[in-house]
Amino acid sequence: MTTFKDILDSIKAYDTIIIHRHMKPDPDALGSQVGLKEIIQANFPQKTVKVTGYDEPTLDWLAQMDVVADDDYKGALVIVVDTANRPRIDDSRYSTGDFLIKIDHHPDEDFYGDLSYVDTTASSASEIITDFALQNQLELTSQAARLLYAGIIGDTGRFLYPATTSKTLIIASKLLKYDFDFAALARQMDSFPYKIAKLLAYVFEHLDIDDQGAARVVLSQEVLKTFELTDAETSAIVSAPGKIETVRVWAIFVEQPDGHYRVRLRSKTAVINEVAKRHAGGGHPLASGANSYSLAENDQIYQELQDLLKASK
Ligand SMILES: [Mn+2]
Repeated sequence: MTTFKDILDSIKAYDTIIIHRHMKPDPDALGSQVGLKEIIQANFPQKTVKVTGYDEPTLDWLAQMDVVADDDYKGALVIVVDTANRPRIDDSRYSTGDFLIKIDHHPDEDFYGDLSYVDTTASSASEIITDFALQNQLELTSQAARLLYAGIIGDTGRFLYPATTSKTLIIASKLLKYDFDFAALARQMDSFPYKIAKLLAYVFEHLDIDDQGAARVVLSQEVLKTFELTDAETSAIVSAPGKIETVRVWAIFVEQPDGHYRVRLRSKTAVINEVAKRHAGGGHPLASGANSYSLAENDQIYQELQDLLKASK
């Protein structure tokens, strides 16, 4: 079992550390990635610490990536945060360093790394990184605290989801002692562009809800074009169907440019990640992602959600 001390020892042993996270980053991916960079940089100023991956335009206000050369990986420590499966790691050069560490909170279905620290009881990777810093008595900067707090409130829906624990709140309360405007951060994360408001109206208008509480909506490429949205921007509306009292599980099918569908699955209580696994996906019990390659498969996924509710009744 890898400990925080093992991770710290590895960090101490390397001059260059490159931190990766998953593709299509959310606040937890960016918060844990760049928060860890800030912590290492503050405590070991002589080390070179870089973060890499695609710069997600909707989150560039939170954090930005560095330019990392292929040569930087020579003799480097690579740390991957918030990423359960190797194919989802942003920037495939993660395997070209000298030593690899995985730090994650998703179910550990793809064992990778020379060291692996996976805690599925943690709300977020940002909670783990904060815990790592506090337990090792590392200095936290206000900027690190802001990033890690953003990650925690991102993955817990501001402490709404069941992944929130007593420990999550203790760790969040420690982050709040640092000097950053948490109310402005929460407000920014809870607001959206006007075009998203229009998309919300579309989703509520077109949601198909059965009498068990299984709901679905399809966002075609045409709809995305009409609202001038990218796939990443649609993440802002994923939780919306759950606001409806009668909805218990829901699927949002987002058509991709290649014609296949990225499926966002959510549930209030029924466990849905087995459905995701059967359709080229996976994730958490109540929040998963899958992929569908036809309209028939879309129907099949919806049918499986309906069957799940019938079985759990
Ligand atoms: Mn996460």
